Order: sequence, then structure tokens, then C-alpha cells
Amino acid sequence: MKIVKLSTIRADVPLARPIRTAIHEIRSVGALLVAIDAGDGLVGEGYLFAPGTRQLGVFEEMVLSFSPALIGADPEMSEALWRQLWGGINFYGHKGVSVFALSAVDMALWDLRGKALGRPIHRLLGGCRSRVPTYASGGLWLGASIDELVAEAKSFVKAGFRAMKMRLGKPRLEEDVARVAAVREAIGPEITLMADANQGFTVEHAIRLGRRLEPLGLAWFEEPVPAYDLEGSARVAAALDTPIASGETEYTRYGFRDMIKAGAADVLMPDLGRVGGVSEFVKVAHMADALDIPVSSHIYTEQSIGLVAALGNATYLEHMPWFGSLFRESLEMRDGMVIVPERPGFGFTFDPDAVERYRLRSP
Ligand code: SMN
Ligand code: MG
Repeated sequence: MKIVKLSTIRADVPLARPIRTAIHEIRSVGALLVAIDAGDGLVGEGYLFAPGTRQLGVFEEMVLSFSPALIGADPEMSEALWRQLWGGINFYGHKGVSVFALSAVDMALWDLRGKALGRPIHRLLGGCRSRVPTYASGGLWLGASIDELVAEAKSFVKAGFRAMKMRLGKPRLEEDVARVAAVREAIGPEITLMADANQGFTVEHAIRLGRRLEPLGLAWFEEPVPAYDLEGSARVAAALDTPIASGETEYTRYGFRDMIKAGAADVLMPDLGRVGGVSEFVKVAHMADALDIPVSSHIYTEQSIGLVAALGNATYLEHMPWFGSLFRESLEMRDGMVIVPERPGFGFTFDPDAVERYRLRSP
């Protein structure tokens, strides 16, 4: 098998309603779609998420710059290709845009391998479960009023979710406490609740707020402080009983190694599009497993199912509905769990009509 083509499409996927976190204001979600073609109809697909479309061209140029290394190469030698591309991006940096681009290529190579062999990702890796616990993440945003939070939390339970995540980051600490209390009250003690501060707090504020939230039984308190502040995150983690989750802003096994060394988080959340693809997600999860640290996926819902299904220490799949309409296949959920598809590769393929609809036409 040989790679014959690498192609990209910039897309803009509309959101039903704009969303707000401590650091994001998102009206539509950008995606750079990446396809690696091995001929005979075999195509591996990956994509990169961006909170908007303005910088998609930056992702795109970096991905396409890998063409000379990829065209003509054996796609099943994905570890060799990862290392070759890693060497090639040294000058541009082993974090940031270059690692995003590497991630997208690695995703597409794993999808391609699964399709070539007719096996889903979790079986390529060695399966652990055929259903994965998931939590609703596409709601409970910072812009919602308490009444809206309560209604939305109840609607998630009604839709079958057994876990959900809300956002933190109001200027007044009391307001965040009241919002979490209202959601906990609305869903009762049996439903799992997580909260995400999107790096919005100082260490002192995070500890004070975290202490007030302890009785409300959060499964985790996510990104309490700026992601670069590993030592600060470690101080929060040491001060609270509630587990600290973090990692969506971190790159590669080296970034996660440093997080672990610092004691920055109790739950690691690699992001498939940022960590370095499937290959690197697996390495991070195995490193964490050696220390009995759980991992949970970050966005990339459809493409992360196979990973959460295969990795013994993976606990939750983040359910973010943003990109569902891009794919031909739909996610299947039962009893609050996502059914792991047995379709080859990721088991989700770009729907050509949706791609046409969302394709960005302007340069
Ligand atoms: C998140 C990530 C990206 C965009 C919006 C919100 C959030 C999450 O941090 O963990 O889902
Ligand atoms: Mg988060």
C-alpha cells in the first residue's frame, strides 16, 4: 500500500446557538478536514477543530507541507512517519500548529489502516469495552442563566445521559457556587457532574471555590488555572479532595510527562487533534496507566470512541455534538453509554453532502 494523495478542506460548521466559556466565544466551529488516499478507494480521514475559521489556513498549510514526506510512503508504517514528521517540525516547534498538523495526519493514517484491514480502532489497539461511559458536554455554558442551566441539565437526563459537564468562571465566586448547586439540585445525587473553569481562575480563587464546591460532589474540577501553570494546578490539586482534570491544552507525551511530574492533575484529558493523534494519545494513556491515573477524551467525540474503548484507564468519552452532522454515520447511545461501532477505522466518515454544505469558499 502506498499513499497517493493528501488533501484538505476547510469547513465551517454552524452551531445551533453561540457558546461561551471563560476563554471562548464561539458562533460556529471551524474544521480542517484531512484525507489520505492510498488508491483503490481506500481513504483515511482525520480533522482538526478550531474555535472559528480565521486560522484554518494556518493548519492547512502545515498539513500540506507534509506532502513530500507522505506521498509514496507506506501508510502502515505510521510510527515511522510520525517520527519523521516530528523531526521535520523541529524548527517550527514541538507544540502548537505543527503538532496539530501531525495529529491530523496520524488520525488519518490510523483510520486508513483500520479501513485497509476491515477492523475498528479499538480492535487494532486491543479492545477493553464495547460500550463507553459518556458525559454531555454540549451545554451548561457560562452564558446560560440559572433557569436555563436547570432546564438544560434536566433535558440531558431526559435524553439518557448519566453524566454532564458545566462551565465555571463567573466573576463572583458565589455565583459559580449557586450555579453548581442549582444543577446538582436539578439532577439529583445519582447523576455525575463535572465542572470546567477553562483556565479562568487564579490559584487562590480556584482553591476557595473548589472548597465551596466539595459538598456538591463534582467528579472533577477541570483546568482551574492557566494551562502553562503546572505548579499552580498542582497546588489546587493538593488543596482539594475533588480530582483536578486537565490536559486538553497540552501536547504530546512530553507535555503530559511534565504534567504528571508536577502533580498538576488527577485526570488527564488528551485531545486527539492536539496531543499528536491516536499514536500519541495511546502513549499518554499508557504512561498514565503506569501510575494509575485515569484519562478521559477531549472533544473529537466520534474519533475518540475507539480509544476510550481500548484503553484500560480511560473513564469517560466527552460527548460534544458539534461535528456529528459532518459524518454519514450517527453515534448510538444506550443507558448513558455510547455503543462502540464495529465499523472499520474510526467508523465515522465524512458525508460528502455535509462537506459541500460546510465547505469554506472564501480564501
Ligand atoms: C471546551 C473546549 C473547546 C471549546 C469549548 C469548550 C471545554 C471542554 O474546555 O473541555 O469541553
Ligand atoms: Mg475543558
